[in-house]
Amino acid sequence: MFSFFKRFKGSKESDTAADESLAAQDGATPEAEAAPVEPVAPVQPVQPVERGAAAAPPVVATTIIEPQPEPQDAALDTVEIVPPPMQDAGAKRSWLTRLKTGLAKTSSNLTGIFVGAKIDEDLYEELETALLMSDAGVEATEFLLESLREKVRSERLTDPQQVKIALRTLLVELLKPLEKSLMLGRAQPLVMMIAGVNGAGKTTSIGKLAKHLQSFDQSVLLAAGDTFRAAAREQLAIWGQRNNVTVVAQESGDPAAVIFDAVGAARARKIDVMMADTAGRLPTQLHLMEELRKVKRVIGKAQDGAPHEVLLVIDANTGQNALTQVKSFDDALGLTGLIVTKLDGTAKGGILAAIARQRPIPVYFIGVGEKVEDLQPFSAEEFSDALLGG
Ligand SMILES: Nc1nc2c(ncn2[C@@H]2O[C@H](COP(=O)(O)OP(=O)(O)OP(=O)(O)O)[C@@H](O)[C@H]2O)c(=O)[nH]1
Ligand SMILES: [Mg+2]
Repeated sequence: MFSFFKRFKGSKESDTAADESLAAQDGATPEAEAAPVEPVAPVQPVQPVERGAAAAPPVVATTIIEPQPEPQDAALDTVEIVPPPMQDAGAKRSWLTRLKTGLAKTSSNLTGIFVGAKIDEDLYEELETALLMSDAGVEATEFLLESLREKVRSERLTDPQQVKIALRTLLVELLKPLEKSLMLGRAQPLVMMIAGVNGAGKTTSIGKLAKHLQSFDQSVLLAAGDTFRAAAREQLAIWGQRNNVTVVAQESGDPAAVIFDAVGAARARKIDVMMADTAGRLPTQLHLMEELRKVKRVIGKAQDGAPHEVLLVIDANTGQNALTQVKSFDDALGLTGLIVTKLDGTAKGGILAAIARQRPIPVYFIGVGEKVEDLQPFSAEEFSDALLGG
């Protein structure tokens, strides 16, 4: 099996402070107590320190805790989340069906154009309208149409069904760069920060991901960085309880401080993946965006090289606005990946083409519902088939 099961040896004296920090929050997160914790090695023997000749007994004892060397990341093996965590073929079929159902409107608009059609200007015009209506945006639409005209010419296509297949090929080529697997085991803990506008699906996606990661034998710790709403903490705590995962939370206060403590706790417990939830915010709320930047900086102070992933969760139903969100959050934070949710609703799907053309940030996962198995890795082929009725 995967060699990333390997645990670091070496003593953990420097970890006790982080564990104490976690213990101080236990009132807020009783489930943290219940979570399995690796036994912490005893601290080094107490060394009595003489307090000068004048000092009378009793001698005050001080515990000297030497900082331990950092674990060597190079010793870890990496592993990709491929093939998709879905093992059961039936469940996979049902997931694809949900994706197709979600994108049915766009798919019927696009595929309807090719039925009994002639390859002429009308066809291209209808395609242009359907692509624009699918949220693909002007740039991606023009790019696809120009490439299609070129392909029809160079390959001398005469059958509208061949043109449809050519469009599928172009769409797959456009979306392919967005396909990327989440690499695990690059660091311990691998720290992921999750951001997005209100209600995009951040907390739900974290809960689902926690479950998937566990199926890859990854230990997980969650940080409730949304310190503004009690309900937000509770929502994350419920996911934690359901998956037997520790949640680090505070009743109020600075999100950066909670997440800093959580990184410490994750290091102390030799957790594989730590995910930090954050409160929803609009990119136009400048002070809240600054707060996110601070969270990212502070994570870097808690662990060199962290956060390893900065993910933006976007609701596919927000149309072209989702592209604006991607650009703004990327400018502010430097995104490493996206999670696109709610493709089961009234989403039109073309937004991924717009992202691919204008801000190609990898789409790690797409969501087609509220259940754990509804979040799956993004595949350009599957998505193009769903859009073009393949
Ligand atoms: N249909 C559907 N619903 C989803 C999906 N992902 C999330 N949801 C729902 O969207 C709603 C909002 O999800 P949350 O996870 O609370 O969103 P959030 O981004 O954490 O929200 P805030 O913390 O308020 O900013 C919940 O009712 C979820 O169940 C999805 O892929 N499909
Ligand atoms: Mg939330």
